[in-house]
Amino acid sequence: MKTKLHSHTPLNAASALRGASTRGGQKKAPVHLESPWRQPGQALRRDRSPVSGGSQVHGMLLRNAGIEPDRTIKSASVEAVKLNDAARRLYTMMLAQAPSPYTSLERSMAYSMKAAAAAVPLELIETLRAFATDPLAKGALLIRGLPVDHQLPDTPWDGGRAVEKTTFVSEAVLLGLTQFLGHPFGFTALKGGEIVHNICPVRGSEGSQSNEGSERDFDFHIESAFSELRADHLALFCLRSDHDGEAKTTLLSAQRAYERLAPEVQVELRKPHFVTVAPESWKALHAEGKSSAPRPVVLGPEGMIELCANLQSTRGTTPEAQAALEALGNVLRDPSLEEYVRLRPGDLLLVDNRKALHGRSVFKPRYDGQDRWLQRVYTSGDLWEGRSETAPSPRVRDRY
Ligand SMILES: O=C(O)CCC(=O)C(=O)O
Ligand SMILES: [Fe+2]
Repeated sequence: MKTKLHSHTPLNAASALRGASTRGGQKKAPVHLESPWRQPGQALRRDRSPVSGGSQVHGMLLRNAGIEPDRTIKSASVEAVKLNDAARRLYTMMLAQAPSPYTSLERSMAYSMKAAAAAVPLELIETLRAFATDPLAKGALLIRGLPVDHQLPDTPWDGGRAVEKTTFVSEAVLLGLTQFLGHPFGFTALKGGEIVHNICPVRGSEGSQSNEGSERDFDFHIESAFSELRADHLALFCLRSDHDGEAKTTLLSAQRAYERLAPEVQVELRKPHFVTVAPESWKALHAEGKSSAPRPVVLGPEGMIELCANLQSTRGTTPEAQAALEALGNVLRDPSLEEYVRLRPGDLLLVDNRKALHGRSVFKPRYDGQDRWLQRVYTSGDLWEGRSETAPSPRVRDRY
């Protein structure tokens, strides 16, 4: 079916920005074109950032330009920025008429990308690009203060699509900003092949080690660790928090965890002695016990470590491998290393699925339609590897 674009939607960046910059008689922010943290030939330095690094003057430029660091997040694995009110208003205006991704995904993706490119501050785009491309950028990027739909229907009770949702602001934020990281995609065997997943507590699944659970900590994992076709990045966008503001999305960078392991454990985790089975959220594949080939948990050069594990579904194939995995679990669950974000509406958490593991704490759902509601998108740098003649679309993988 074809989607009609509303002709009055302000997708002309220049005119929309002119409108915004003259509001309230404010002076136009100076345009900042040089990368603020990288000098030609400069050696790689850990955790460079166009936002948290740099001078005070540069910080002022960023505030004028629409984003600033969020210093309330005390996590070494997460870079946090927030949009200021003017930037949020502009982006909100751009997305008011966003078309449905459920009617035409490609039209919605094109619209969302164009709206994001036109509306969000230049420095946010720079921050997103650095996050996507710089091996030393942090493992997660939190962007706060993004637009959410003015009116939301009830939180889906089954983790499926909210059919009563008639505006598509949250989907447009997700699909627009994730396209600065890669190509959004899904899997036929996960959430019915949807590209935008709804993450909500599901009655009867309270104890599940999956995104449907609530009464047990959802243990540290990378997304789809069993699959060679897993996402490079995942994006979690908060539409509603839990009632008590209790739920924590936990995070730890692979590099930080690795540095705390004994050298012999590091060596053991690099051996191809680990298998991972499909976790609970992949219902049919989990039931049939689909599993990865034996492979290492730790990959990559020293200083740029990648981890591939799910503490609930990865097993060592030798006693030494199993002991090393348990040592890794002890580091990840060490309370002194705990890092987390309590997601609020308008928060977009982007996680590099190679550089950071994540999980979730317990919380109490009420099943009253107002429960915690996140939407999630996976991205891949390249859709080619997932190609298949039988897949329903190039964005939906039917191989794992
Ligand atoms: O609910 C959360 O905060 C995280 C859930 C999760 O791990 C996921 O959706 O991949
Ligand atoms: Fe997850």
